[in-house]
Amino acid sequence: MNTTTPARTAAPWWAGAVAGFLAAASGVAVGTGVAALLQGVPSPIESVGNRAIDYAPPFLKEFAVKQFGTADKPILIGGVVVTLAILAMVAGVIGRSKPRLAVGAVALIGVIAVAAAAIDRTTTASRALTLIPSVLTLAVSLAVLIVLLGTLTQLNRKLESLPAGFDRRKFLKVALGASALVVVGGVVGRVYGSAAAAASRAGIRLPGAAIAAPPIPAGVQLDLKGITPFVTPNRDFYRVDTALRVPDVPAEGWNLRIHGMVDKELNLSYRDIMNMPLVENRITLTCVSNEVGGRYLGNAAWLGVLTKDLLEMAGVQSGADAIKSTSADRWTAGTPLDVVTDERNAMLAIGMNGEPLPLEHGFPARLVVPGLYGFVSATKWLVDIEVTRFSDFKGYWTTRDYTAEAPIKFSSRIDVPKSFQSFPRDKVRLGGVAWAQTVGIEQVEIKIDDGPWEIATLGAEDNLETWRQWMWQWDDATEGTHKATIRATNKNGKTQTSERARIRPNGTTGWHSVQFRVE
Ligand SMILES: Nc1nc2c(c(=O)[nH]1)N[C@H]1C(S)=C(S)[C@@H](COP(=O)(O)O)O[C@H]1N2
Ligand SMILES: [Mo]
Repeated sequence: MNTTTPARTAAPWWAGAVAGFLAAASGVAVGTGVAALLQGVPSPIESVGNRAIDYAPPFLKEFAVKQFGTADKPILIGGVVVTLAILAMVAGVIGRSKPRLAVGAVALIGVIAVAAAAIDRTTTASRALTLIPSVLTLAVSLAVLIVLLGTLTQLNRKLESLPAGFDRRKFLKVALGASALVVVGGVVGRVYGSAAAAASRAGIRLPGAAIAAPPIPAGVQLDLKGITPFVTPNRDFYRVDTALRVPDVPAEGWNLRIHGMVDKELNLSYRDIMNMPLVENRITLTCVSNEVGGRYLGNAAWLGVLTKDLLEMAGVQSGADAIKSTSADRWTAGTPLDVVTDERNAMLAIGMNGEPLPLEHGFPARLVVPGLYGFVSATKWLVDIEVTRFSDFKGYWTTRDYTAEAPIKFSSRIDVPKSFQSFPRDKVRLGGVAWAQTVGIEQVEIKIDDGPWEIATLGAEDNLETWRQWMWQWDDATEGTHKATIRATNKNGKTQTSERARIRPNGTTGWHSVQFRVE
């Protein structure tokens, strides 16, 4: 026996947990930092999250969008991180007595991350480049784990733990080193993540529209506190997409390819688009996931080029009936060819409310198609348009139980009152918005409790592709709790059905109602 080494005690469980945690954290931090330095490469956590999004059953996604709205992505990332941290800590605790088991478990998690990166289709980089972060994560995690476990128990070369215990001093040293890796990786990841597109956007001055939108008519905005503004400011515009990290697509180097059943394939740069005569149109965009009364719609002025002009430049061949549009993160939508070539203002947009598209709304370019839900038309971070046939492909959501074609179901919403708002008896004024893009809103009616339908006052009409405000005053209001119900009629003479339809496969129907009080 060697009596000169200080006696070692067995490592406490928390030291095992710290070892497992630091192994995973340093690996992930290094992978994330390196991913941020590589253009268009997702971090290991994002790749795992992207897989989770792709494999999740549609009902779960619907639930997530409904419950968490735009916060669904941070929540998913948080879920992946917490799960990983727990697994790694458990592995570390077990690793005190069974180091091989712990190393095997961490290796397995690392391999899952590598596999997720290998099949991550959201990347714009090469396959080999995409694998670098997760392979580094795997290597760093294993190395840190093995060294730390070695300080907890003595390990022989076969990773078998020998009875002698905890080397506190060495543990602290290695733990500090691993923590430094976590900090450096984290800082690099933060500083360099999606920096290229932001810098590119900041340098852009959009030209004015050659064909400007007509001025907004007076009277589109009704004078009622709490009513949704007629034009939605960019920062309030709803966001729905599958991107965990906003794709980092600088305008320089961006290329839009238009190909397929065309006479002449086009490759257009951002500059090419800016040099075309641009048009501006106000269009209200709507998401299929909008619940009755929901907030997943917004109205903006979009600046860009009409798709019918782009497709005319390319020359569409006979037999085609669809365009398949693809984003930088490999999301796809299928849109009927006649819709993007008819008289409506379907456009390739580069500007939104006087600014270059915000990063979350598709910078540098996206599609906006009046009258269709976003999932079959509004491709953000657009890079490719293929003229094709519906029989030859399916868009992202169409492979997930949604229909291939999805015109917007016209609808209406009560903005005022909010649920259980109360009014003084002489000031019961209700208001909101109604939309029937490309057709137009003819009439909005309000019903109090089981009373008769009363006709609301409509705000001025901007164009048939935007929503319209409405307002109604209840003159002989009675005290108590009441329910207001709304229904709209479009310019084809159709009135909204009271029948409830769910989101899947092609959007909700039903009347919105709100409870309120009169005092
Ligand atoms: N690349 C990409 N584009 C996309 C999506 C997406 O997931 N990825 N979602 C679509 C859906 S479902 C809608 S409703 C609109 C929403 O656009 P917004 O986020 O700018 O409001 O974008 C569409 N474009
Ligand atoms: Mo959507």
